Amino acid sequence: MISPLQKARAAYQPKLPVALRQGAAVGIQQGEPTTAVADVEKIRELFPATFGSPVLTFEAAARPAALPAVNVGVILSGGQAPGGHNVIAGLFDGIKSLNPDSRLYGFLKGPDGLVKNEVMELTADFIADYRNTGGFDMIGSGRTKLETEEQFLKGLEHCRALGITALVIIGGDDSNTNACLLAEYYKKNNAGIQVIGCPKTIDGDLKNEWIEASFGFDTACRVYSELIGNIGRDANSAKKYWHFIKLMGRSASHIALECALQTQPNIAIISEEVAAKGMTLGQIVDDMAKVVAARAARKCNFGVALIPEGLIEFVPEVKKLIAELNDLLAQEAEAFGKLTDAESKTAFVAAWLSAGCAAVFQSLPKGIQAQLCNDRDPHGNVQVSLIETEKMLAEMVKARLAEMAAEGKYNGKFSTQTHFFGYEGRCAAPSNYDADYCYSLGYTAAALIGAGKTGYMANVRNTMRPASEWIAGGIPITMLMNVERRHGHDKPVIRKALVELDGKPFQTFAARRAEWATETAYVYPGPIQYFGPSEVCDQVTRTLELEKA
Ligand code: FBP
Repeated sequence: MISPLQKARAAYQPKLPVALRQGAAVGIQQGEPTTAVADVEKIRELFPATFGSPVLTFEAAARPAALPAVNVGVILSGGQAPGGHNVIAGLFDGIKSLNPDSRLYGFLKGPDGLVKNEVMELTADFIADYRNTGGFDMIGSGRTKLETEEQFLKGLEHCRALGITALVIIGGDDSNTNACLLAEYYKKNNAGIQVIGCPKTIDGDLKNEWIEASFGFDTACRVYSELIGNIGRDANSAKKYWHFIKLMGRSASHIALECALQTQPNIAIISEEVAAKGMTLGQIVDDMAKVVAARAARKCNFGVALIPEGLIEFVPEVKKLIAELNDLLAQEAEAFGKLTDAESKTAFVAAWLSAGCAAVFQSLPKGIQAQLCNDRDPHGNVQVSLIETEKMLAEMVKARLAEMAAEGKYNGKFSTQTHFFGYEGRCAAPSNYDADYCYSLGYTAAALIGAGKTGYMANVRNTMRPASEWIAGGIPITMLMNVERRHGHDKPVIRKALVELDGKPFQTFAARRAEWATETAYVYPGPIQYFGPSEVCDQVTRTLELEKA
C-alpha cells in the first residue's frame, strides 16, 4: 500500500533544463582547459589521462537519427540523500532517449556491489515505483572505498560480463574522489568504460562555483527546519526547557547554518567559526551559558540551541586529541582491540596521549571519552554521528551555570531536552527542488555518457531560477581536487567545501544572531509543500539564495 501523497507524487513529472528537453543527445560547448583547486602539478601527474579537460555546457541539438544503445551501471555511495532515486530515473530516461535499447544496471549495496558482482537490471516497471520517492532502497548504498587496482579490475570484469561501458557513481566528496581514480585507471588502460560522478550529500559540502548544491541538502534542511520550528513553538509555549539540537553534517556546518537562517534559534554554533577563532570547549560553553543567563534575566528560562554534528573536530584542542587518538588506534590496534570494557580502554588511551591531549580527554564526560575511542568509518573518519555532543554541551553548560549562580551572575532555571536530527531527513521525499535537480542530474549524466565523456561530474546550475533557465553540463572531477594528508599519506582528494565566514549566508546569520539570542524570534517554516503556490513549493535554500544574490 502507498500513501495518498506517494500516489500523487508518483505522477509528478520532474522538470528538465531546456537543453535536455528533446533528449540526452545534446550539443556541447567546450570551455577552457581546467586545472585543480591546489597542488596542480601533483594532480596533473597523478591523473595524466583525465586532468585538464574543459568545462562542458549543453545546448539543445537537433535529434540525431540514431545513437548506439549503451549499457550503463549505477552505484549509490555513502549516506542516503533525498532524490537519489530520481537521479536513477533521470539516468534511465536519458539513456533510453539516446537509444530505446539502452539498458541500466544497478550495483547493489554501494561500491561493494561492483566488486562482488551483486547487480540487477533496472527496468521501467521497477523504476516506476521509486520515482520522486526518498531513500536509497531501490538498490541500496554502502561506504566501501573503491581505490585498489584489484577492485578496479574486478569491476572491469563484472562490467564486461554485462556489456556495461559506462558507470555512474552517485556520492559525496570521498565517493567522487574514487570515481575520479576509477575514471583515470580505466581511461589510462583503455578499458572502454566511462565513469561519471553525481554530487550527492545532505551535508552540502560538495560544491564550488560550478556545483551550486549537492542534492539532498535542500530537502534535509527543510525537514530539520520544520522540526526545529515545531520545537521552538513548544519551547515558547511551555517556557520551561532549553532544547539542545544536534544536526547532521559530518564536517561542515552548512546544515546548521541553513536551519538557523530558516528558524532563527537563540544559539547556533558554526564549527568553522570555532576553528577560525581557535575556541576551546570551555569558551563555547561559556558563550552558551551567557546566552542562557541573559534570557533568564528576561524571565525566559527556555530556548533553542543548534549544534553541528562535526563540532568537536573543529575545536582545535579536541582536533589535536582526535589526531593523536587516530594514530593510537592505528598503531596500537592489536593491544587496544583486546580491551573489552570502556574503563580499561579510556585508561589505556589516557596513558598513551601527550600531556595536553590527556588533560583535554580527562575533562570530557566519560560517555564522550568512550565514544571518541570507537571504530572509525572505512574512510578513517571519526563517526561523529555517534558522539553525543548535544548531551555533552548540555551537561557542561549546566555545570557552568552552577558556577555563575554561585558568583551571583545567574539566577534562573535550566532544564534541557536534547535531540539529534539526522536520519529524520536523509530519506524524506525530495522537495520539488531536489526532485527536479536530481532528475536533471541523472539525465545530464546520460548526456555525458552519450557524448563519450569520462572523469566528469554531472552539473546543473542557475538553479535558483526556474528550471527552464537551468544550465546543464559537466565539470572534470580533477578540477575539484587537491592533495591532503590522510592516514599518514599524501592523497589526491576532492576538497571539502566548508562554510565560508566571509560568505553571505554566514554574514547574514552573524548580523542577526545577537538579536535572536535574547529575543524569542523563532520562525516556523512548517512541512515541505509539494503542491500549491510556487512561493511555498519552489523555494530554494536561504544558503543558495544568499550565495547567488
Ligand atoms: P555522506 O557524506 O556519505 O553523504 O553522508 C552524510 C551523513 O549523513 C553525515 O551527515 C553523517 O555524519 C553520516 O552520513 C552518517 O553516516 P552513517 O549513518 O553511515 O553513520
